[in-house]
Amino acid sequence: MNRTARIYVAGHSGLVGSAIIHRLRECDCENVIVRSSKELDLRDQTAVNHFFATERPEYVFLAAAKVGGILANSVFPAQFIYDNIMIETNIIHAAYKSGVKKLLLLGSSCIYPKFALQPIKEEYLMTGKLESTNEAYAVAKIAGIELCKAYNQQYGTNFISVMPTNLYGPNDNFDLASAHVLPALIRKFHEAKVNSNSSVDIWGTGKPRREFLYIDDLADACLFLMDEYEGSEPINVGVGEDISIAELAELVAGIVGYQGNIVYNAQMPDGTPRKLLDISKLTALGWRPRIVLEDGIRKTYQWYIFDNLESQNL
Ligand code: GFB
Repeated sequence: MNRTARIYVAGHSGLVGSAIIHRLRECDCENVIVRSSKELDLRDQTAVNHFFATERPEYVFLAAAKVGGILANSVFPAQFIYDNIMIETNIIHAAYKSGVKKLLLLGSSCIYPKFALQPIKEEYLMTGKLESTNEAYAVAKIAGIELCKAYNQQYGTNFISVMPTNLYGPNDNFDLASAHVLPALIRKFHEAKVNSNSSVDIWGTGKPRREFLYIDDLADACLFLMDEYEGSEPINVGVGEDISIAELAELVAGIVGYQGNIVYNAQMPDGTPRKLLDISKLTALGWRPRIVLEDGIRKTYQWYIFDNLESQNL
């Protein structure tokens, strides 16, 4: 990817998009195009076509999506499937019509079957039943992969699909109703420490295992794959190891400095028991993650405290 090329980052203000913007700036990419959701509703095909026809980006990072944790996905499946399919369809079609050189679609590890063999290889896609709590989002992301594959086959486009594991880091969503587990635990333990609460409520049994990739590592992998990866099959991005939710809770409590009790609320869903990604396709290309989980949680917690203090003018 030519560093002077016109590069559009869809979803630039979100967790993934903002990290990609940061990485592009570090690589001296000076022609980066962004639009807020107020300036450009990506669910509106006419508006998206007009944007691509006038701005004519050469490279596209499709990081715009409606995302959320296990509760948000369970409660709002219609919004998750509609918004994500509309965003992907509009951008992928407009990218084809306007002659984009290369597009990178961001997906998620939830596209794989609930009981897939672990670690999960890309070829396990669509070989089994999906996890019910995020089926709508998963189908939307699988549709995105199939869109890229079909446009590549029929129109000769160069659209790649990248499937990251669970992500976390600065600029994450810390709203407890819609957040993913790691930012939720950081906020829960921080508030329990500050308020001297005797216990913290963790959803589910604590038995599920999750893999966590720090967002700056993902952004680095996206620029690497934009340069190095060609093909219509999805490619996994992860760290190659996972942790149980119970172990994660203990780790976050230790970093935050919370010494109270951890209580498990089995009324809340566990979701997929495990979704550790096989990243051998990616490592064979020469990429490795750099940030270990404990360091990444510390960086995220520091950001959260600063952002919290700043937003509350403390
Ligand atoms: O991160 P999370 O919401 O989503 O939940 P998934 C991961 C695990 O953490 C589940 C448990 O077993 C939750 O029950 N957990 C414990 C909590 N306490 C909490 C809490 O306070 N908040 C949250 N959110 N979880 C997502 C998909 O699945 O994975 C998304 O729903 C996306 O679509 C994402 O694919 C990568 O990891 O289960």
